[in-house]
Amino acid sequence: MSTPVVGEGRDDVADRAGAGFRQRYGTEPAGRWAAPGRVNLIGEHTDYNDGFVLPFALPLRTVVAAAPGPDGRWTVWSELDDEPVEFGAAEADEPGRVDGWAAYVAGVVWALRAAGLDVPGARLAIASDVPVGSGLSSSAAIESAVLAALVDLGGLDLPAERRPRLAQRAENDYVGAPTGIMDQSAVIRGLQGHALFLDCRTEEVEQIPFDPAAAGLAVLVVDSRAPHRHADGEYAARRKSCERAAATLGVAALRDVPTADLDAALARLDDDETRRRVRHVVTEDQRVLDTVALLRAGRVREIGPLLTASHASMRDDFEITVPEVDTAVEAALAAGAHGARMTGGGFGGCVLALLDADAADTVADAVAAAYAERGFAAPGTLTVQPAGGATRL
Ligand code: GAF
Repeated sequence: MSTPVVGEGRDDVADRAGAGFRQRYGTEPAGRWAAPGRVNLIGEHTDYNDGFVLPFALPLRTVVAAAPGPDGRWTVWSELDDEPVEFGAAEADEPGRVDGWAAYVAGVVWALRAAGLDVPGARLAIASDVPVGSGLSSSAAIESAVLAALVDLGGLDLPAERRPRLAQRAENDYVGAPTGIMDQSAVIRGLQGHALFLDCRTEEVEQIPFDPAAAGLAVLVVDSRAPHRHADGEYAARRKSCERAAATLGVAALRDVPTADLDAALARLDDDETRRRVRHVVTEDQRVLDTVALLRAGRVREIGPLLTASHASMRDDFEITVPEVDTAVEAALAAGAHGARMTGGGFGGCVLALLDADAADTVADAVAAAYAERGFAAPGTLTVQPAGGATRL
């Protein structure tokens, strides 16, 4: 098997958005705005615990072609669904009135209006190379591209550092998914050749150089193709359990439990499940800090064991993995990967593996063989490099 490198043919998606716009609205768009998907190198389920994450933007993008629209209304067409969706301020102002994929667009209009900004009516056409349902943040990509388009079309004053929180509000309060700040931050603030070290409490960021190719390495992303099983309910349950534990421990968030105090904190919790949830979050925060320290020192290969330890913690303590992702991690490690872990919210989605650049095909083949042996649907595989964040094209 030959493992494709993401980023080839990247103009196609921008062309598709432009062509879709012309075909649907019979005129030229005023511009095109792109936002990428993301993977998270390490730091899972730490964002809503006020902790640390280290994601990077992918060279897979969602592109929105847009122009001001008549009557202060919004019309959105997506290549995923031939029927355009139209809504006005009344629908945008009432979370839930617009549903399906268009809710991510209406949610952005809602969040901008809720922030007191005068959002211009617009026509939009959306094309995307970010697969939906693979855990690569297709929702943050659409939110962030639409946000960039509406901000520019309206000449709105919204600096880049305020945008992730606003896009997150669209998802939390309009769409109704209780997610953290990681995905929108990665998608908006990502920088080519870097991973984004984000303190989710202060929203301070540090761009950490991460160029696996320069170190003779590659990051292989494996789409587990596992159907998301109860992902929304389980995500919300994990979040609640962390919040309850923080309240019991008398801290604002689990980020406030220092690694050195972990055993004492665990001793104060009276059920084993909560203890394991807390242990995951506290140790995962520490693994992010350790990964950042290694990357700052240029010791890229040495982050492998931290990635693998993160996976074990998600599997055994946070219990968010499924057989397909565990199989992909085990097969990648057995075929020589330096480290591997599930990335994203869990219950399916993607696995990333750090490996020698010339081992990508061997590892991809090994994962595919392990899948075939267990009767799983064939996985998708891609090698990726950190790309830039949301931008006008
Ligand atoms: C999903 C969420 F959207 C993020 O906020 C984050 O919590 C992640 O799951 C788990 O790390 O992607």
